[in-house]
Amino acid sequence: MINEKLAKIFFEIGDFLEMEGVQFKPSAYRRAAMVLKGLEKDVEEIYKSKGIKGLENIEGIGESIAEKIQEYIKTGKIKYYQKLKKAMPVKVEELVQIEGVGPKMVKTLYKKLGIKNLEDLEKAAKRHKIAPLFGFGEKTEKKILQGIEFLKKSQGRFLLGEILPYARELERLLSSLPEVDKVCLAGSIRRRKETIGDIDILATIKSSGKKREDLKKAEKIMDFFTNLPEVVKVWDKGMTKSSVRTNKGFDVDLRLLSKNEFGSALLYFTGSREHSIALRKLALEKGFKLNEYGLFKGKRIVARQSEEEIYRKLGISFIPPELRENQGEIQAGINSFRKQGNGLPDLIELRQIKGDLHVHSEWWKKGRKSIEKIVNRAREMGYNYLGISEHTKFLKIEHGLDEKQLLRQRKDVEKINASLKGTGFYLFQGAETNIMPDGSLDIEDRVLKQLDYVMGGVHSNFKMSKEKMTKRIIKAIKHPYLKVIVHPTGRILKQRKAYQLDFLKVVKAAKTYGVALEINSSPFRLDLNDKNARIAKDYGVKITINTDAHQIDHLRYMELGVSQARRAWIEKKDVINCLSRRAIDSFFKKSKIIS
Ligand code: DGT
Ligand code: CA
Ligand code: CA
Repeated sequence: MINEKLAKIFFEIGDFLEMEGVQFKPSAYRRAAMVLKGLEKDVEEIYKSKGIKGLENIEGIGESIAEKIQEYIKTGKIKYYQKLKKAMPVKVEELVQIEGVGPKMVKTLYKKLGIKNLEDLEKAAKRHKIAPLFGFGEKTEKKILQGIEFLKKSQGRFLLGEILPYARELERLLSSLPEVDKVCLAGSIRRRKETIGDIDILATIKSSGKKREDLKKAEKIMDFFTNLPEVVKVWDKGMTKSSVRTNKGFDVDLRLLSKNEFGSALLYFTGSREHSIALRKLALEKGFKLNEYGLFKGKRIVARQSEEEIYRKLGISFIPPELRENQGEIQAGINSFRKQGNGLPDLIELRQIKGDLHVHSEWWKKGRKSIEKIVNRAREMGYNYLGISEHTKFLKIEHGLDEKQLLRQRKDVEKINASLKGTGFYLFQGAETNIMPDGSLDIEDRVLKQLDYVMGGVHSNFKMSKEKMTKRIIKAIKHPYLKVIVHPTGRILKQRKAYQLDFLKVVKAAKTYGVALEINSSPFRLDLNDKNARIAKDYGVKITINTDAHQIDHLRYMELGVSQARRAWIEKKDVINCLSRRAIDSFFKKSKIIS
């Protein structure tokens, strides 16, 4: 897949052009980069089957960018990009990751201080060379140093959403080998953590029962693995374990096992470490010994072929991998096994989601057709409904709609629903309004009242005090028509911390006023995160899991949100977009008693 590589180049071109003060073009390149990142198909395949016209037909990719993609596919480079890079030899993509540092600032930093990369920047900030340049005094410097600190902490970890498709591809490739029997992801990726350190894969050999033949097979599998085209370094190659670095920057560990020990190895290598330690302790208390080779009583093997069996012998119901963080799941598993109260949750599943309520279209530019396209995809995905929810007027860069436009869109939504009659599918019209610094929404009530539902999110002034931000959001929660707070903490993974917030207060207000909190499934957000979502659930707050799709292919991110919901012990009954269309409509319509 060259999509990622091209996206990176286009982001950089956007930054270079912005440095030079070029108008409009930077956003065209960034948009193309976003589109490529979100694309399910490989652009190289699109180009091979449909030529340059096929590229131009992709939403958000115009003629000149299509030509550059073609150039890259044909020659492996883009001259225009190389020229820009030569003129400004800085690691712009590295520097702009820091919050508060933009391309223009990068240019000044380079011209005045010769800063080319993060290391230079950190040094300069520590020596107080930056403050005099921008006239903001020490505040800017402090912020830059904090930003660098934050980045360092998250470096070396990769987003679940970026790594999962690749891990599955590897799983598929390995499964297709004739020497391989079973393949299973383990480690944090099996537990679906929001970020992943490395990919762990376990596989079993199709054994013939003869040791020499099995060794040959193991060798073949490991040869295949360490010679994959994307492998750039082999850390370690053996018959039972190999470890490689891929050109995407992350490592993959592959472990080969015999069928007999598969369960105990899977349990061990799925972790988390904390879960394993607690299990081992419990095993000891019951007179067993548990390790990666099996569950033992003295020297006798009690269980090892499957995780289920090991849990059962320990008197625990099977614990889904997403829960294995030693956060009460072992006791819950014991309770379930004994059929007592406070057992394991009946975790939500992707197929239980009946519709996506946070979806953006290009209605502002392309009208009804752009919504119809999304509706078609949603129907293919098996949804019963969809909520279109555009940005609103304060958010100009996202083409936020004003009152008039929302009412015009309403007419289009009605038309689409008329054409959907008898299909069992329904289109809701919502909106993703902006929660202004004072807690008001940026659309008049008389219009909000006419929408099917109103959502609100913070898109500006992130730097308020904890007290003010909490007040701001609670005011929105009390708004008579608002029903959902989207991406409630505002964090961007590896980029921006959550804003300061008294989350518990927000949760309590949401409960009081019947407002749902979102688990935003965008791979860059996953907000609420697992911990906060569990708190919300524990307080009886309703959850909605949505993709925040800005292009059709993003609808597939739903599974990422669902996996975080599972990590938060969330069940179908907690989630409003598992409700039937009628039931969710009454959730939307329920009026608040405002005190
Ligand atoms: P990551 O890769 O940092 O996102 O997190 P994990 O959980 O995948 O950790 P990793 O890759 O270091 O190890 C994979 C699993 O192997 C881990 O979840 C549990 C198990 N494991 C590794 N080292 C230890 C250990 O020292 N003690 C125990 N109990 N388990 C371990
Ligand atoms: Ca791992
Ligand atoms: Ca590992």
